[in-house]
Amino acid sequence: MDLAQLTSDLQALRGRAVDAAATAADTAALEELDISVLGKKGELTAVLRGIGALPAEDRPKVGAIANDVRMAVEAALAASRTRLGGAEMAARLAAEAVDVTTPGRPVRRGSLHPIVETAREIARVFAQFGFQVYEGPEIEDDVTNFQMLNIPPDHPARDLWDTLYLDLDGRLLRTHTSPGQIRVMHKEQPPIRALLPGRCFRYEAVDASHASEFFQVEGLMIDEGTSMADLKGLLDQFAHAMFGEGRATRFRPGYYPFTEPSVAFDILCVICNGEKCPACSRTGWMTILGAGMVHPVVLRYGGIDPERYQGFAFGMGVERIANLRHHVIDLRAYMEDDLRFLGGFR
Ligand code: 2NM
Repeated sequence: MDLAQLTSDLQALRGRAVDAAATAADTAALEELDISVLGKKGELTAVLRGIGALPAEDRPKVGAIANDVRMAVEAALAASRTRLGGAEMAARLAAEAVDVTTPGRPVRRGSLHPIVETAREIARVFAQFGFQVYEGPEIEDDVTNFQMLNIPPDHPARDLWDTLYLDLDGRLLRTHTSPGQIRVMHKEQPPIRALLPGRCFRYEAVDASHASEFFQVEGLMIDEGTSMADLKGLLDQFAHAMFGEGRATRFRPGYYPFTEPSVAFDILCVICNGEKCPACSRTGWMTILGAGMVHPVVLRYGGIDPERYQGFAFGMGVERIANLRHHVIDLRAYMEDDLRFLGGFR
C-alpha cells in the first residue's frame, strides 16, 4: 500500500459517503451510514489501518487527508440530518394532528326527578311567606297517624284495605304527612308556619291515577286570629306562583276529619281555561289541594290551646301538581326510571 493508493482510496470513500448522505431515504439510514463509515469498525478506520505500512514522512499527509474526509462526511451527514429530520417531524406532526375545532361529544347531564323538582318549587314559594320545612318519620304509630288527627277507629281510611300496617302494635306506613304536623305542634310554640314534604303510602290497586307510594306536601299555620281569609290569600299567591299570575281560583266545601270547615281549592282548568274539557271532567275547574281550619280537637291533641290560637292546614299531592305543570297524564311514569321521560323536563 503506497501513498497514492491510500489517498485515492480515501477520496473514493469520501465521494461514496457524501453521495450516500445526500441520497439517504431517512434519518435511520443516516445513522447506519455514520456507523459504517466513521464508526470504530467503519471503513475510514479500515483504510487508515494501512497507514502503518507507509514511510514515516508520508503518515502526516495521510492523516490530514483522513481528517478532511471525516469532516466532509460529518458535514454531509449533518446537512442531511437537518433536512430529513425536519421532513420526518413535519410528517409526524401531520399524522398526529388534533383538530381542536371538532365539536366535543355531548355529555348527558343528570337532573332532578320531576317530583323532587316540584316539591322544591312548592317549598320555595311557601318559604317566601315564612314557612319552614320539617320532616316526619315514614313509619308512624296509629295514635299520631289517626287518633290525634280526629280520625275515628271506624273511619274507612283505617281499613286494612287502605293502610299498610307493619305489625299488630299499630305501627304503619304513614298515609299522609299530617302526623308530622302533630309532631311539629308538640315541638314548637305558635306562631307556627310549617311545611312538610314527604313520601306517603297507601294500599292501592295501581293505575294511571293511583300509586301505593306518592309524595305529599302539607302546610300548617297557627297563630292568634288566623282565619279562612288568610288561608285563601296564601293559596291564591301559591296558585299564581305555580300556574301563572292570572289563574282564577275558587274554594269549594269539602270534608276532612282534621279540619272544620274543610275546603277543596280549585284553579281554572290549565288545559281549557274553563271551557269544560275531558281533563277537568267538563267542569272547567281542577282541584289542586285540600285545606281547612285545624279542628280544635286536633289543636288540643297537639298541645295548643284552641281558645287562644287558630290555625289552618292544607295538603297536596306533588304528582298531581307536577302533572298539571308538565301536562303528564299517567302517574306511573314517575316510578319507571325511563330517562326518555325523566330527561324531558329541562
Ligand atoms: C289536607 C287537607 C286538609 C292537614 C291537617 C293537618 C293538621 F295536622 F294540622 F291537622 N295537617 N294537614 C290537612 C288539612 C291536610 O290534605 C289534603
